[in-house]
Amino acid sequence: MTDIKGCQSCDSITGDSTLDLLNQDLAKQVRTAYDRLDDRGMSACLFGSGGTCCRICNMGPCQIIDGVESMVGVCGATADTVAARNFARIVAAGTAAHTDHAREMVRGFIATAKGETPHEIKDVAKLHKMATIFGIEIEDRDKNEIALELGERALAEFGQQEGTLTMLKRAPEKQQKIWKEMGVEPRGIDREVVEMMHRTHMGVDQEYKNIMKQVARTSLADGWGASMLSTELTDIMFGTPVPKRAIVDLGVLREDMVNVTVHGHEPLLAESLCLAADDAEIIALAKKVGAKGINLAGVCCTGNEILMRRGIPVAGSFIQQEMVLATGAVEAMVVDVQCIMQSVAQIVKGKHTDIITTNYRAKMPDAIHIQFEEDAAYESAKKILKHAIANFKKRGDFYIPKNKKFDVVVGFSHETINYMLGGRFRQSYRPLNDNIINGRIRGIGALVGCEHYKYSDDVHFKIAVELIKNNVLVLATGCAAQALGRRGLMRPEAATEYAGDGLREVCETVGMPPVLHVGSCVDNSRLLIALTEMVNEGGLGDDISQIPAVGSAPLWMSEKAVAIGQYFVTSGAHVVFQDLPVTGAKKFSQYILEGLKEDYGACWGVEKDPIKHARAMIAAIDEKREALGINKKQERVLMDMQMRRDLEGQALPGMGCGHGGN
Ligand code: NFS
Repeated sequence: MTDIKGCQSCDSITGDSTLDLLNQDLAKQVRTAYDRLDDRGMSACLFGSGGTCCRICNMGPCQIIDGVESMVGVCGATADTVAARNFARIVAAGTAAHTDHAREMVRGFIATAKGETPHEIKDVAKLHKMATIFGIEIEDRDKNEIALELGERALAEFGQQEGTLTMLKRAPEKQQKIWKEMGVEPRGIDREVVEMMHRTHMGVDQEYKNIMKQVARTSLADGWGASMLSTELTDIMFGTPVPKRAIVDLGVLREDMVNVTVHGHEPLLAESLCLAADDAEIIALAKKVGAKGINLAGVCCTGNEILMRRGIPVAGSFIQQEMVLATGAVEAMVVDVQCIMQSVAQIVKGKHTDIITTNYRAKMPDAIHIQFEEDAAYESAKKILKHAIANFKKRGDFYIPKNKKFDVVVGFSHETINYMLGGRFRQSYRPLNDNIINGRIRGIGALVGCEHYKYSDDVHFKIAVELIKNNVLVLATGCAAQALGRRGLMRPEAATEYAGDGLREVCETVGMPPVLHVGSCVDNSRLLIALTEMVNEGGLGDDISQIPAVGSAPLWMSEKAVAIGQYFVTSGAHVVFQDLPVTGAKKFSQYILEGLKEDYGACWGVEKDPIKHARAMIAAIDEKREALGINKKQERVLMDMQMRRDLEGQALPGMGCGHGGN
């Protein structure tokens, strides 16, 4: 049971609301991942953490010690082969997760185009843009007709066997040339995952550099294939995010409403619940049991999806999913796929809360299953909400933290960044590039990925503050973004409080926070496009590897994060993680921590200490600035009236002018 004094890991929990909740007797009775981590009382297996435990065939498991002849695998596999195979399978699994998510979104998109869902084609400009990329005729055609053709073309790319993926054409030309020369252009999305699994089967690919070629190809099938298709088609269907204010905090649960938290990843379910929550019948039913209505709140990446597009509050990130339930105030936690801990159904035992699984691919013991039917999405959503309403009167003791709820500005799609820095009338990345060239902004740091129970979630905050203090503009996604929102870095005034002079000047003038929420984990594909736009704008080199930009998933937990890191690296962006399971294999780890740079212009880095981690990112940015010849110490350029007027014309409506937060 979580006892704040007794739990060694609890000093890693930040956020006033979480600590407030954990101090309540109610929450102390709940057994969380922190307790399980403490109870395990054993350190991680060195072979597993170093990547050299081989479980690929039944002659083992073989634990390999690099350089010790008697400690290769029974089949003779060396540490480098085993670590490369294990790493490859992580990337394949992460890509598979994004792929299966993306496929569902594309299927939902097709159903929407056919008029079979309660949704509609919302962003017609983006529909036309995507259709043009796919070579689809748009003149004089109905939006649903175009969407249907686009959806079918997109769906075909999953099972495609030859050729390359259409979205690859969006990358800078030099990047495409590098991929062609390396022979890593993905042929079809599913094909690359299957080939990766085959090549890492016992006795197939046993040369770590060759394995890494297929890893590169698989990662591109994720970033420029599955994830990008998912993001773009989801935007067309539910709207491309624009900046809006919202709240990220456990305290968003409501005493007087039926609390329904939506946890998982595929926004089709969450969007349908949003529509159904406003249904007159549902509101009447909620009132009948004494509630004012339905309070929807997000958890994990589903939370990010509806936060970005609708401004619906986020109750908690990955690390907080159990704490959301520990409040005793949730009538139902509705889940679909990915990052849902099996413990959630155990935590609610004896409470009025139901865990409702909704996807045939993801069931769990002691949960209730209500299948979400895409072709009857609205009815399915209503059925789920009716179930939650029925629980309201059974609510027993509960505690909703009343601390300050962090107000965030979210919704920074790559289109918004374009608009925000380029202005209403001349949307472009020119001002961003210019500010990087003149040194006001040193570079871009992407903080993405998960949270981790073994490490303090202060890590995200410390890294981000160090970055913005050094004038690095931070773009954040996934649970990392939620962690930064909880710590107040997504308010415009965070620029005044934490940023270095140059970044502060730009943020204050435009009215934006120094840390921008770019979306969920599949939305990391937005970062690929943002980087491409910066290349195309000119002045910062001719491929992504020359841009002063660096990625980091400082607290990665999921295989998806490694797939994302790898597609950044394959696309030319240096990436730093807290650790990687490669340390047991000398040549292989040297290859991914250095050698990949020769092939793709970028490689991986690892650093646990948050400040050193941030400095490693800054060093990578400075290296690019040096190579571009823009790393001269800039005298602080004070903005004259004209410069200020130019930028002020670009301030976002409703975002104030640098001091609009509260
Ligand atoms: Ni990303 Fe989203 Fe969070 Fe990690 Fe899980 S929710 S897809 S994997 S834990 S950031």
